[in-house]
Amino acid sequence: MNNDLNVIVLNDMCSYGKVSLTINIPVLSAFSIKVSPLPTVLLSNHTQYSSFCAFDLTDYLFKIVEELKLREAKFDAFYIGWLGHEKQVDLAVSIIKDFNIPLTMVDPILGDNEHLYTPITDKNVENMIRLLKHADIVIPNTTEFNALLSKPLDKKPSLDEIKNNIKELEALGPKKIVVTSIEADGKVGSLCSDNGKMSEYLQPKVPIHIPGTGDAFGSALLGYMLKGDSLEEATNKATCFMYKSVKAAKDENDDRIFGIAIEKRLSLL
Ligand code: PXL
Repeated sequence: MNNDLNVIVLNDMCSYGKVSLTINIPVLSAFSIKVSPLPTVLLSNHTQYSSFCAFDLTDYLFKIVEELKLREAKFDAFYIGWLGHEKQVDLAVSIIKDFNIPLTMVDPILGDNEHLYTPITDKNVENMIRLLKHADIVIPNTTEFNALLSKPLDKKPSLDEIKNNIKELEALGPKKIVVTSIEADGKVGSLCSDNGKMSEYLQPKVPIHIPGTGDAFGSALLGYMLKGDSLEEATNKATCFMYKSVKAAKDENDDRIFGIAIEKRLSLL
């Protein structure tokens, strides 16, 4: 087992509010995995606050990646989340090829709770779809699942609807799919499809919304997989981690707008 793992993460960086890179880095670090962050967009705060400012870093990223090539940097996996300019799709595809990365996971960060995030447009959805051709694993929540398949966003898909449509998502590229935020029998969890073999992992519903949970789930999922778990085992463990983390956030009355204070929850991994 390689115990000196390095993951390159292409995701946004928010100064205030816990999402994206400020979640990816502590969670992957808790697995003793090194992180090479490539910030796509620099934001004052996440987009669920009433306002934010954002600065696209595309031009810098191309230069940074050229230097990483000179370093002959080695990566065991690629985690892709929030993308800015459409050129970042081309950059991501070239990184997979140029660094010969064996495992690419895409968290298609587009929306949640039956809405796209404020700055997300149809163009961003198209960009994600273009990227999916190059991904091994995709981990949409139910809103993103609908968006990627051009289905109406205003209705959360049932577990059966997701199962019936999973092949459509597979046709976009990745053969390993984990759909998060599924609900069935009053419980919440994840549906895992590994080359069409489906399994679901449900936990009691904790009735609060808190940003950053998708980022924590994805980071934990990749951490468990890189440490040797199958997609199914990793999905089960990451789903349990999120249930315990969100329950603790509710019990301890954490700030629900700021996002999941994941540093306090790493011992639950
Ligand atoms: O957690 C998803 C996410 C990522 N990045 C930004 C966000 C959000 C959710 O609100 O605003 C900038």
